[in-house]
Amino acid sequence: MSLGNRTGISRRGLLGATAGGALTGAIGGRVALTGGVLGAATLAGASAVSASEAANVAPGQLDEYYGFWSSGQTGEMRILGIPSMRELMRVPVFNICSATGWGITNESRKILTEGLTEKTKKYLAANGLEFPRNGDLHHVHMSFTEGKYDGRFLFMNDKANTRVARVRGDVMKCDKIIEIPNAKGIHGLRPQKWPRTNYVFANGEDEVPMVNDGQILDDPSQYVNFYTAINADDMTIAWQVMVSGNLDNTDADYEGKYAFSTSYNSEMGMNLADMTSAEMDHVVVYNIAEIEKGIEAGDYQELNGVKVIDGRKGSDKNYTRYVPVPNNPHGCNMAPDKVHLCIGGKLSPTVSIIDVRKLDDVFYNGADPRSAVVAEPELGLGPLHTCFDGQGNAYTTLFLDSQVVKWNIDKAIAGEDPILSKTDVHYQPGHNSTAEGETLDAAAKYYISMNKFSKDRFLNVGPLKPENEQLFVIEGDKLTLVHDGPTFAEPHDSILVHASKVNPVSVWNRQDPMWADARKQAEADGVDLDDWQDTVIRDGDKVRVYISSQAPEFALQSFTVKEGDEVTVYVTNLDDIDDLTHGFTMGNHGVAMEVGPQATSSVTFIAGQPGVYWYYCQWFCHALHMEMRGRMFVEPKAS
Ligand code: K7E
Ligand code: CUA
Ligand code: CA
Repeated sequence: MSLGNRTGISRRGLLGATAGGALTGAIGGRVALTGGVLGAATLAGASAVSASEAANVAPGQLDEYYGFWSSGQTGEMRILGIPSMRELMRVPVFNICSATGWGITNESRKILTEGLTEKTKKYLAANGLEFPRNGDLHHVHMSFTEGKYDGRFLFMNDKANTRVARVRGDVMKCDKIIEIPNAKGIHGLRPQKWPRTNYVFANGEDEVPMVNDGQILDDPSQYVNFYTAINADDMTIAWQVMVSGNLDNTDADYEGKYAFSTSYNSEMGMNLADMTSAEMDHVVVYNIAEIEKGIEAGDYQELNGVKVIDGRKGSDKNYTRYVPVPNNPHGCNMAPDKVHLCIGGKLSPTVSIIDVRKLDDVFYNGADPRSAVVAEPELGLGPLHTCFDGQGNAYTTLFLDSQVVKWNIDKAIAGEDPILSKTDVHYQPGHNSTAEGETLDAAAKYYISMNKFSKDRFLNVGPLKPENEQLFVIEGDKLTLVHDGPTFAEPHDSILVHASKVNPVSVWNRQDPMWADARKQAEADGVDLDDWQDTVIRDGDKVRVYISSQAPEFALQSFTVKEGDEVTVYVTNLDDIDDLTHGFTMGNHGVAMEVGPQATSSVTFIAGQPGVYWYYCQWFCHALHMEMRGRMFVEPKAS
């Protein structure tokens, strides 16, 4: 989210094309005041107590919902318990993790490298890098079956390096990362909801020259943007659509017919002034069946190995339509009523409601695309994202007003005042979420406000402050604040999934594909990975060390290598008990990894200067955990 506290931008935007909107915003402000007073009364009253009781999860009790959290520029996915807001786990994805060895183990390095484009691999190799060191993970979404979460996978984007990743729901580990060719800056990401998640849709936010080879800079007419459909089951690229304007957020309908993207830069501007110059931008509507037919019929060009359909404005095909909406829209959220798509106005104080049933006429009967917009209620300043409660109500974050507005979709369409309540949040909310609010199981229970600024809410920790995430309990039109939770950089988005739909295992399956390569190598070396192993195999200047572990011991007390040898250590955890994780850290070699119960992990490194190096178990596993260690002896290179 780029619209910061820099009031200069927002004021200019508001005083410019949307001056009328700013006025309306002032009226919205009055409504807000009332909401604030009501809110205070609620807090003082008895129902606040019941709300916090409703959200209280006593020590030892389990949460009702899982929260899957993005972590922005930290690059990981986080798992929270809702309503306790306890952080349960961090799942490394686009980052490097010292605790789990993500980015250090051979298994994770393969996942981090195999999906990169040749161009990127070349760049990285020339700079002594194996994979991008950072990530910017904005959006986490679960796979769907018939409009509901199915627990199979979670998908997420990396805006910084144009990647999309998948996390397995059974073990909560990332198993695939792919870089998206052609596009730049994957931002919005959503799974197909119906009939199931066959595709994951991903928006390229940044425009690039159609052939981006260092020849074109200042000719925006040659810049394009790409919408990508990824095959969710094998994480390959199904197709791309070349579009006009840029792409910000995306969502899909509940029929499997259409997908949508907001575009704040229909101007194809290359700077802020140009990107905000037009009165209207647009929502791109993708016609999935027509695109599939077009691909089938060969109506595409192949660009860097991807089939690319031309869906730019002015195309006479039925691949896309462009629905005008006010300047610089942001959020793109499909309501669980299966009918209404809500577009956050950002610079406009409105949310544009698109009735997806009207899109057939837009595609096939020449109806004006704007006719699909059935209402545009004015809700307050800086509307960004909208979530739903399954009862016809929507909750929209108001970034500039630091509020959430609860409103009714049908009332807005009927031309009545749709605003049911406004509640202060602290401060400047971006995304929000309700319990399964982007699914057919949406519930009016909990409301998460993901606030970009915490300011004075916590003890001061220096110039860099945490963000603040707030949990509200929804009771009728009242939202009662029950929890403030500081978070480190910088979750954008979250989903709440009922605990009954998430069923990860506690112990790995020995046959898991995660260490298939290790298993293959062990077989070639005549080692049984499932048995007690203390085998050292020398293969030229490569040494393979197989060590099994069982609390509180490594099978191998010591092994000897030569300075400069390429050493691969395979550690198998033969304990099959819940929560008995071992680790392997090799002193002074930058090597550390987690080895879960019944898992095998491997790591490769170059043996350092001659001497004795201790390796140790780095996950506390036993009363004698400290003693769980052994020595690597590095002999001088024979001269
Ligand atoms: Cu609004 Cu990247 Cu979803 Cu952040 S985006 S807020
Ligand atoms: Cu094994 Cu600590
Ligand atoms: Ca614009």
